[in-house]
Amino acid sequence: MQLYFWPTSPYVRKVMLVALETGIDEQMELLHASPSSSGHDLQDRNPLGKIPALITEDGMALFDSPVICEYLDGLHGGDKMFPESGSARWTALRQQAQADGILDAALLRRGEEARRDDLRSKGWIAHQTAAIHRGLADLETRVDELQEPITIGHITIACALGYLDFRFPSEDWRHIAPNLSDWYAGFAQRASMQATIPADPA
Ligand SMILES: N[C@@H](CCC(=O)N[C@@H](CS)C(=O)NCC(=O)O)C(=O)O
Repeated sequence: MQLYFWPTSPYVRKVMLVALETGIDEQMELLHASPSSSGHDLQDRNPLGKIPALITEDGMALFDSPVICEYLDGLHGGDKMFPESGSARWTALRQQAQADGILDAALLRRGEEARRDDLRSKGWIAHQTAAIHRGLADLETRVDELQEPITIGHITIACALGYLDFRFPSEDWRHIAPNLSDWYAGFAQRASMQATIPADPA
């Protein structure tokens, strides 16, 4: 399998964490492909031009991160990251959707902040920031759902929090969600998390 990969993408980090946690990481070849540059065929494999994209052993191209993560989860015989049914499944999928939504808002905010002064919308930035803060405040009320075994929900929440620390280091989300912060401090020590700490390429 081949994974279109970039080390700063939080959605790619989800995929890497699932692969590392389930022991299938060595089956994946990483194709470095910054979505903002050319010199790769990402758009031929994912018409949306986004990473992550996974090329399976039989040549199928899969995207986006929830689809890739669920596909990878079907390739191993250990504890599943996507619970099969019942409230455990819906809790994990809801957590994933909420943390993906926090990430989507954080990326939209960052994109807006990068625009020229005269084009930048303070209202749009405030709108996305409020969504991030509401998402965090809601997760804070649900920290008791973050028990083991870990699921795609834990993984995605950890990626979202890691991304906020990476891209907005001066804004402390921890005062909004102190109990979530305690959970994250422990989760961030996992070998998979340590192996995927985001960094801009030199
Ligand atoms: N919902 C998608 C989001 C993927 C995404 O937005 N990836 C970013 C990199 S972090 C990207 O490729 N952006 C390039 C673009 O939007 O053109 C997923 O979960 O995989």
